[in-house]
Amino acid sequence: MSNRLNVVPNDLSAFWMPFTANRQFKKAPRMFVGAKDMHYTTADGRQVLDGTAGLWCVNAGHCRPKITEAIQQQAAELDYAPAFQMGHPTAFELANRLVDLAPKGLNHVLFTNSGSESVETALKVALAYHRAKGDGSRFRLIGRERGYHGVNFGGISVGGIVSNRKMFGTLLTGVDHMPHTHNLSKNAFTRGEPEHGADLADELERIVTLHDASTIAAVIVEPVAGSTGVLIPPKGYLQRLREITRKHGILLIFDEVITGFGRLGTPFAADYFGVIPDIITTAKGLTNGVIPMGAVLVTSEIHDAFMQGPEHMIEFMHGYTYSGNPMASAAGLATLETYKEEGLLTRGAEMGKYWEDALHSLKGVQHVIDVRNIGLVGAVELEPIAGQPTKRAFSAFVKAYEAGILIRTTGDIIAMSPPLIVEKSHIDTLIGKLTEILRTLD
Ligand code: PXG
Ligand code: PLP
Repeated sequence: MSNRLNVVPNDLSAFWMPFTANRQFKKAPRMFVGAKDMHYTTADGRQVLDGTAGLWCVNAGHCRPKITEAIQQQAAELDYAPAFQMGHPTAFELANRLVDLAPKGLNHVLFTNSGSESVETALKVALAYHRAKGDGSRFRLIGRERGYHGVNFGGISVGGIVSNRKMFGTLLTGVDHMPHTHNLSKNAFTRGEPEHGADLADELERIVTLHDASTIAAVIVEPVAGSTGVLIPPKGYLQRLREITRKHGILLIFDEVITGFGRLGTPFAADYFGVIPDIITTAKGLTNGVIPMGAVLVTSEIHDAFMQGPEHMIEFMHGYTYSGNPMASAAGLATLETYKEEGLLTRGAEMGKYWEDALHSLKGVQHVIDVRNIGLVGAVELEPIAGQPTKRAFSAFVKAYEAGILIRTTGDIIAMSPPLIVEKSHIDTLIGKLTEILRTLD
């Protein structure tokens, strides 16, 4: 095994890398060859502190023994079982454990292989649910500006990132968007939920008035928008969305691909905000990022609406070859056990204050125009270089990697979300190095 660690191919051209500046990367590759707990090992043998839990997914830290062993054992015991019309016990067990963990009422689980697939699945469940109830005129889906719901066609349609949409022609029709809630002029340097902006939820009422509630199937939002730079909902905003959707018979979908599994210091963001949606999409932290897997949690009301007609008939025409894949299910179960044994799903609440204080020490450092945080998530927004958006943050990212810390940048925003096993000393290192880097940036 270890002899693989130092073997780095010298031809990088074949792999067209995802969401990567390919030409820049291939000129100066940043290659990880190993990882343990809070650190990666680079191809040149350096340790890099993981400030982002991979891509927001390695919540229990890297190469955790229980998860590794569960995968090894499952691979040797039952490698694959057909997902359609056949079953295997591990997937059922994982679904039960997820329901135990989920907010009350979300009692059924559909498995997928990624966050993007969870989103497609959730949107299709929402549309089909209304039809199953004889309410097929509800065809519209409402998303939000600056929302990220993965990269498949449904997800980019309800998503609100122009650069992810504009190249791809006609997206889903019947989609509308609410405004985002990010407002630096009113909420800069807020700790936790901002004071201003709950009234933006009333924009949903405007959309309902425009189209009529009888045409709207679902509203999908990230409780905290992650990818577009950690946009934290204003106090009362999500509660208001819940009231409006409930009043109009519209399903509320929380996309918890990032916020699920302890990121905010509660199992789900729904718990943090005390707002229970009709559908929750998850992925990432479900298997600690180790094996691709997603899950969509739905209420009994939704599930039961499908359970009609002749019993030999398939109730929902949807699913993936790898839905509930044995190894992913085993990884999921071992991940949930690790979270439970180590109290990781609530650790963000214990560490949150230290994290918050450390982050907000960046106020006043050059270029920093906002710092915001919730649970174990934080963002530092930088003043863009005039005429060269994203350049300043990207150079912070490269310098951070060279200095031994992994951060994420989106636009001119630095986002951080360490594994939930993070200790105070790691936070000190991460923020200490970041401070030095920001001080040296052009
Ligand atoms: N919904 C949300 C809310 C997400 O954050 C997806 C769906 C799609 O998941 P998949 O597994 O298909 O990638 C995501 C994914 C980043 C970053 O750096 C964020 C994501 C993925 C990769 C990078 O912000 N979010
Ligand atoms: N494309 C082809 C030709 C297929 O046969 C299948 C599945 O059988 C798919 C796509 C979908 O693959 P998956 O179920 O892994 O999403």
